[in-house]
Amino acid sequence: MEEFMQIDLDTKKRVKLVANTVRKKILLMAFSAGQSSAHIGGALSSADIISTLYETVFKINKKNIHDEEKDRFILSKGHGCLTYYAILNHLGFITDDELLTFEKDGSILLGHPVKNRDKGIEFSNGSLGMGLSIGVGLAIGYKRLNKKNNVYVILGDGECNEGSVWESFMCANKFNLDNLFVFIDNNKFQQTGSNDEILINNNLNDKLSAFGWNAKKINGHSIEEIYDFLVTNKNNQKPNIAICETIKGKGVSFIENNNDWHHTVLTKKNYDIAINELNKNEA
Ligand SMILES: Cc1ncc(C[n+]2csc(CCOP(=O)(O)OP(=O)(O)O)c2C)c(N)n1
Repeated sequence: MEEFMQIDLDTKKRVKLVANTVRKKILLMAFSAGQSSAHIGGALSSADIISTLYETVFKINKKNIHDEEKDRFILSKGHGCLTYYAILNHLGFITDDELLTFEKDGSILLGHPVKNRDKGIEFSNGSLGMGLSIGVGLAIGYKRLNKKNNVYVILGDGECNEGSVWESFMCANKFNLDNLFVFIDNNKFQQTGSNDEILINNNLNDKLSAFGWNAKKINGHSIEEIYDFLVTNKNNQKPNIAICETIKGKGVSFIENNNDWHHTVLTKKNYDIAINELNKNEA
């Protein structure tokens, strides 16, 4: 029997505000990177997923970051690291000064995350297709040790073109990994075009159900639906996956669904327009 839990209104409001702050920080880092370019579209599309996760069930802070009993998070689509750095800045792991060093010489904040547990970054990533296998390995380990830790992973939909992702999809059910929660940021685009142009990978819900997962298609910008996915106990020992319908560039009108913003330079003029738009959500 499934046990449903609804998010309370105050938490929902708080998470929405945090997601807006995360989006503003993404833009600040992209702007500070100057001519280095930054992955903007795919960072904005995961902002609601990451904010809901970190503000509700995945509670980390400077005191518990080295605690072996705590849950683990893996950003498999490592190029979307601006979202990751933004939430870690919001939580006090990464300082405001460090945020402004993104992609600069000597910075700890590279274009893909490099493990730095003191800063809340527990896994290096960037070569697409690797993060879910790390997540499956961790989840198996926790089961074998009879530990209660959960493992959370965010995958890109383009990333799901990688064969290694499907090897992990195949074995998660065999090991009864109900401690594994995966989000696919299904924004329908990848680096050089739309999924339809490059490699169609539709019906992920049906495919993953057939692979033995608790698969659910959700709105990846709905705080309620993301929360519901995280807390609904299915009691069936299967791994959990949310196929999150998202918009690449979500939150900034001229970036939304425009794949020119996959990896590019953010000028001062565009930065100002975008921040202005996001500020209106807080008025
Ligand atoms: C193994 C590997 N091949 C290629 C790349 C280059 N690359 C960076 S982002 C990207 C597109 C990924 O698409 P998706 O996962 O849908 O990300 P999003 O559109 O959400 O940014 C590619 C191919 C990479 N990082 N790793």
